[in-house]
Amino acid sequence: MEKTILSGNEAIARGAFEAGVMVASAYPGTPSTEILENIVHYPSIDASWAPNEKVSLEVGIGASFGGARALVTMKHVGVNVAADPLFTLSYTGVRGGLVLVVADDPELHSSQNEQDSRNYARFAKVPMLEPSDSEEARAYTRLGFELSEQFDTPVFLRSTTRISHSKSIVFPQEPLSPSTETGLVKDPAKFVMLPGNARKRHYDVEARLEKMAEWACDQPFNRIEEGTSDIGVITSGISYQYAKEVLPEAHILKLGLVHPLPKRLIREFAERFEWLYVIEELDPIIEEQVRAMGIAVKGKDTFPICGELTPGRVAKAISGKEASPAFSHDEVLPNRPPSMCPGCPHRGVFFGLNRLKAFVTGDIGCYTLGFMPPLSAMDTCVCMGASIGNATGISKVLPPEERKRVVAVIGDSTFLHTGINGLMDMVYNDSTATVIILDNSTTGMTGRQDHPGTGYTLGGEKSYQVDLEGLCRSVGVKHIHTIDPYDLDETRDLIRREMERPEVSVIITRRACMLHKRDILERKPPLFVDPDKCTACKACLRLGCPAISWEPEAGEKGKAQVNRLLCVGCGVCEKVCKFGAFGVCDGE
Ligand SMILES: Cc1ncc(C[n+]2csc(CCOP(=O)(O)OP(=O)(O)O)c2C)c(N)n1
Repeated sequence: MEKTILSGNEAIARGAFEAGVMVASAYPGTPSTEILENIVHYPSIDASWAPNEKVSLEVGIGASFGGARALVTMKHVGVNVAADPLFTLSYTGVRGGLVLVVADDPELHSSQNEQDSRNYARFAKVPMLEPSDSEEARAYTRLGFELSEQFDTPVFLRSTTRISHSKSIVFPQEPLSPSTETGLVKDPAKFVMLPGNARKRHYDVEARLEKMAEWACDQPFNRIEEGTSDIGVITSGISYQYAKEVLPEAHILKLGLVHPLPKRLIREFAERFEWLYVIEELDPIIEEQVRAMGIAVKGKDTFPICGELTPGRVAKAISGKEASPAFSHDEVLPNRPPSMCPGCPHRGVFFGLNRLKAFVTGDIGCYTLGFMPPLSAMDTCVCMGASIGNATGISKVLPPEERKRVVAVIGDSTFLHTGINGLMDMVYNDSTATVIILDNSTTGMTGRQDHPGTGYTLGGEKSYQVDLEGLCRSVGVKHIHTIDPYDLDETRDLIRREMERPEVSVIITRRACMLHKRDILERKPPLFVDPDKCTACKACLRLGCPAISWEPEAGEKGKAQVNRLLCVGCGVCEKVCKFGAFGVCDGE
């Protein structure tokens, strides 16, 4: 077949298709999201968004137990959510092959922490493949299904942002046909993990890893690339590319399987060198295991443990000197902090929360930007779904007057991911905090994916739409209000009233994301500022809208200005201006 250029994520989707995968399930999360968005183009695969990563893994497990090959994908923190089924799946093993793709995010390009998923491979005793480019992403995904069935285990495929989002050459292969042997099989000793069965399976898990570690010493994915210097390097993943670039003469042991490690191969390789580096991003996973074998290496004493490696960082760590950049430029680039889009329906809510001096327990989504000045209206942000539990907890330790200030904010996708449990707890245990569900009808932050609250599937088909009001009512919330967040005054008044209420109440602010992919928006002409009416009070600037800027040279004290190309006509600024300085452009 023709070679092609694919991103790592596109290549993983291709590899899954080639492996005859029948079921793919995921919850979006950068940098893993595009895998499922690409898989949907292979009609032989039943691909779907799950409401969270635990459910997506459980769907994959079910498909595997039914005899099909299944792919499950998530970002690194998703594994925390899916960890419960994962650890027991390690014991049951599989029927159809199961590959769990986990995409790590060194440097936190779009994440709340930098955890290294290789720890999960060791912790859950699940083998892990780690590709170094798109072709390996394709080939290792395919291989992962073979290993999964050969060793009766789920298999991790670890990617990182650089692998997932960089493009390189891929050599697609003919796809296999999906299994024809799906169906129900009763095998409680394998699939029912009660103590009596699980105790025995634990022995199988340990034996499987030992067998794999020895077998992996002779496999082509763990290979030695001979060099000419007296330096040896053990590496894997994207770090392999940096090692090749910075130390082109070194001998390299490239590991494609990063758990379990091929100890015999490592020992044979290490014996040949006085000077041995382990170059790996984030945690010293390989390094510590190699040291435990009694082999001296240079690892995290030389290379940084935090952040991404780059060729420059690797070179500097080795030589102590700053490497010359691949390209340079003289211009000073303007600082562009992230901000909510013009017309974002979340803006007015945070404007109101700021004015009301609420203490806001936050969550993860576009709305996390509510913590940024000038809105400055978010005080905590821990993980998806945490806002509601955090509000309950903090309320418990506050005097009644202070308690009123506590408001939890959470997006619609995040509420259905893991927020609903917190709300259940809130009602059950008599909390008093106010919860705002910011319903923009999409999973905005990761690129506008559908979820059960949008009523559309991954494939774009209409489906059942969860009724958020009904859901809140069903867990016992008595006070539920729905409001349009563009209505600034009403939104603020409603929040103020509900904050006073000594009972749980939920406010659903409902308006579609400005970038919504289905055209459900009322787009309006842009606004302008009438310089004769602008008093330079700067109230509009407190909205933090990227379409509004300050023109210091205009008038005596300066004037506000609207960028017509950015403005989407939401009109929120018009409502903030007490002097009627904002008007709608004619003839648009
Ligand atoms: C466990 C976990 N899974 C996935 C993500 C990636 N992620 C961050 S926020 C978010 C959802 C955002 O959607 P929503 O709550 O509707 O808010 P919006 O961005 O639309 O305002 C996702 C999927 C994550 N941070 N953690």
